[in-house]
Amino acid sequence: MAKDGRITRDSIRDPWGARTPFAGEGRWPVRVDERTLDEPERWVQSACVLCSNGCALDIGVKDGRIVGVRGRAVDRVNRGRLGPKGLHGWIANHSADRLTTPRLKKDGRLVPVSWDEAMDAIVRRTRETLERHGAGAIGFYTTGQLMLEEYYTQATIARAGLGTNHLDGNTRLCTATAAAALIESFGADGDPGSYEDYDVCDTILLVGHNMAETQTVLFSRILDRRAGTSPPRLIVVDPRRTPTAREADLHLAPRLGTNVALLNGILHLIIRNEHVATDFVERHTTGFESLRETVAQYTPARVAAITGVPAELLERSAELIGTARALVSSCLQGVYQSMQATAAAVQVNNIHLIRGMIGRPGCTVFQMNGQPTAQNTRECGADGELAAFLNYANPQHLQLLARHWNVDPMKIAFHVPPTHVMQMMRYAEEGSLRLLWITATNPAVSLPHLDRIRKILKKDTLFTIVNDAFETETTRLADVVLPAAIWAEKTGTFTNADRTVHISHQAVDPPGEARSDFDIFLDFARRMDLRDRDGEPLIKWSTPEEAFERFKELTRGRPCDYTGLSYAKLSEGSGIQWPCNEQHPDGKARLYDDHVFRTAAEECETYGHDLITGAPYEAEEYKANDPKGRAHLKPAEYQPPPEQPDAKYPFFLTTGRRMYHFHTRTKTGRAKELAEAAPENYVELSREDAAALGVADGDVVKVTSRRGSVRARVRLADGLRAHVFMAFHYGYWDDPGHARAANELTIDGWDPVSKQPHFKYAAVRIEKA
Ligand SMILES: Nc1nc2c(c(=O)[nH]1)N[C@H]1C(S)=C(S)[C@@H](COP(=O)(O)OP(=O)(O)OC[C@H]3O[C@@H](n4cnc5c(=O)[nH]c(N)nc54)[C@H](O)[C@@H]3O)O[C@H]1N2
Ligand SMILES: Nc1nc2c(c(=O)[nH]1)N[C@H]1C(S)=C(S)[C@@H](COP(=O)(O)OP(=O)(O)OC[C@H]3O[C@@H](n4cnc5c(=O)[nH]c(N)nc54)[C@H](O)[C@@H]3O)O[C@H]1N2
Ligand code: SF4
Ligand SMILES: [Mo]
Repeated sequence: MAKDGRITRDSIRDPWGARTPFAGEGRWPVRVDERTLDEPERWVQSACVLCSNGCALDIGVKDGRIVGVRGRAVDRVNRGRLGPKGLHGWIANHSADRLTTPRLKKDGRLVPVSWDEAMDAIVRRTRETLERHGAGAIGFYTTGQLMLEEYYTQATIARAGLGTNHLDGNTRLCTATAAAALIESFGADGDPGSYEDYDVCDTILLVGHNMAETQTVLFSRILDRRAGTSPPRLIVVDPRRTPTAREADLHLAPRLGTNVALLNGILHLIIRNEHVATDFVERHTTGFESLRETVAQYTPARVAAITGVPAELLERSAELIGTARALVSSCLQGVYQSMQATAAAVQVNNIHLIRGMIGRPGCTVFQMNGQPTAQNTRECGADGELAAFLNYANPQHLQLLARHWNVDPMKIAFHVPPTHVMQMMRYAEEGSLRLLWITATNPAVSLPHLDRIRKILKKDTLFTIVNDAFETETTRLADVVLPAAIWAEKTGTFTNADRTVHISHQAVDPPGEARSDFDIFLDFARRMDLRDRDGEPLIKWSTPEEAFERFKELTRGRPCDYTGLSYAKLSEGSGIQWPCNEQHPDGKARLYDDHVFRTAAEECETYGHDLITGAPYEAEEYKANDPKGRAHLKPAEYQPPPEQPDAKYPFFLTTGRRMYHFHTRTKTGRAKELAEAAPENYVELSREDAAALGVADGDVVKVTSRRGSVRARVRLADGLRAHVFMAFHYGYWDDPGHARAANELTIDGWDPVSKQPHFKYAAVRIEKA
């Protein structure tokens, strides 16, 4: 470290930092975490992009390079704190192996070419594909890691420019269920609560959410509350004994894939114990009777038989939840990527609704986000949703969107939801999808059943374009690779899980010829000569700020109302929550504080789905029983996971994250401190199972499913018998030839409503290698 660098704490050894005990809304004390390698010449305002928490930070710059980061004390999200990834991940920006020139496949090899040559090749191929096969042969697979302005531009090009419905994000793997569950219950996407709800609640319920490792700074907030004068009680539902579970007062460890049974059991007990807010239920919800009937069958004994959670533990949890004065719950991937994802997430909404715990301080459910900008993918309509949370099945909404873009409504009317990524893969497999543009995601590691995905991406009939900052497992399979400028090298905005919008200013120049995705899309639109219905250029903006202004107009009066925000306002202060408009010039902390939900037929984002089959309800059906602002209580019967351990594959594998790495490690694997903290993958195995297999901690085992096999070292854990865990972070870019990615093993299935893949359970066999 240069002599003028500063590091305020060792976040590798102590990820959450020293306790700053507190209680009370907005009273979380400031603690500024900083790590610099040298004294910066200037600080540039930004926020962290290594998870959805959205911690505000300033980027320290010297001689045109990033020299460090410092948390922003003024920001309500983190009050100066940063976690291990936030403090160390930025170093990857200056990694010597950044992509710096476009590459084009010639004679089977990717070779460096000029931007003109690469873009010409893309435009030529796009035109040919349009002429021969139509817009339905073109797909875009984007991410939850670009900026709002980039998604909005991308969605405009794909939908209004080319006229394809095949536009999805890796948000499908991440928060599609968060969106779906919010829409099913409350009528529209957008988390109702605010992080300040953690400051005043008295009970916290985390379902399938390992917050201690995946949102370390938010977990510090909970730890600080628990160290203060009125500590909230903590209930954690996770099959594994995670660091989060170890902190809990009650840890419920259900078998994989049984969330709905467990949650129905809790709902059953809340009703049986007469802890229902009957007045709230009568005035602000619909569907209570059918919920009551459904959950009546989920007695503690039956739930124990299905989930393995002792009846007594379920009863104690239901008692805590039923007597809570102020409850904050969250769901994350242990719900969204597991069996009956949307159905389970909706049952957590139901807990809040029947207890009347929403829309007031300390009372909310977080259908949590994962990626830093997933909320924007959704708001901008770059995944399964339409921009500004408009309803694809509502002709008036389509009119509004068509007017906004000044295109023929027929161009954007598909009468079916936007194509989800696993369906796009299917189309590519069958040969009807012929051009796929992948931005800021690494599907050759992150999609399920990798052997199949690789075969699809390699197909001769599929032309793939990949924008990335590094060579990845996916760029290696591409026809064109475009070098992308990343965070800190471009300006834009993004929104975290509690609707806080941050601006991130460009701090340094991108390396070599790398360009922002924003500039790449603009260039593509210009070269394609995309026009609106009056023959004017479709894309009427040339800077991120202009794109932001344009998007803002579309959000007027919508749930995600950005009209009161501007680059100037975001730069003068710090993060601001949407909706932000004339009525709420400083943003609005809590949605639904009037208990009027976005469910009215003319307003809602979809007409809802059958939670079991995923069949969408028709407009006419919905209008006939217009809930007019009441929240929906939707029950669901438990269904067992379709793949379960058996004699041949006797173990149940789940996959997920570890503290020090982000996804496929393209950034964190290049940050020395993080890479050294977690250099390799392991399989977490219970002591009893390890003993039965005759393997010890550190032994290498082969893990095999019906779809593939990998090798990894054993790590002993206090988990459930016959349950094993692997992180999905470890692909092959830094370790070619070694079969190790967890997704070699995972299944192809997805949730019928949200279409989110089931990464969280697969039957496997384990042998000593
Ligand atoms: N360190 C780190 N932090 C991250 C990320 C990262 O890559 N690394 N990524 C970010 C992103 S994009 C996301 S989406 C979030 C994800 O954040 P989390 O959802 O917290 O992380 P996961 O490890 O995927 O899954 C959470 C837990 O689900 C449990 N689980 C598995 N199956 C079931 C089940 O059937 N029921 C229940 N109740 N639980 C189950 C697992 O044991 C696991 O501990 O993290 C964000 N933060
Ligand atoms: N088995 C299993 N699989 C999973 C999960 C799981 O829990 N288990 N979780 C799923 C979830 S929740 C998620 S979010 C996904 C994540 O999966 P991916 O999206 O595939 O993971 P990342 O490594 O974040 O990939 C992002 C890529 O974008 C690049 N990049 C970063 N910034 C920019 C930019 O500004 N522009 C461009 N063009 N490129 C950029 C990075 O270098 C990186 O290669 O994985 C999913 N897959
Ligand atoms: S909690 Fe998330 S947003 Fe905050 S510093 Fe850590 S990785 Fe970044
Ligand atoms: Mo995610």
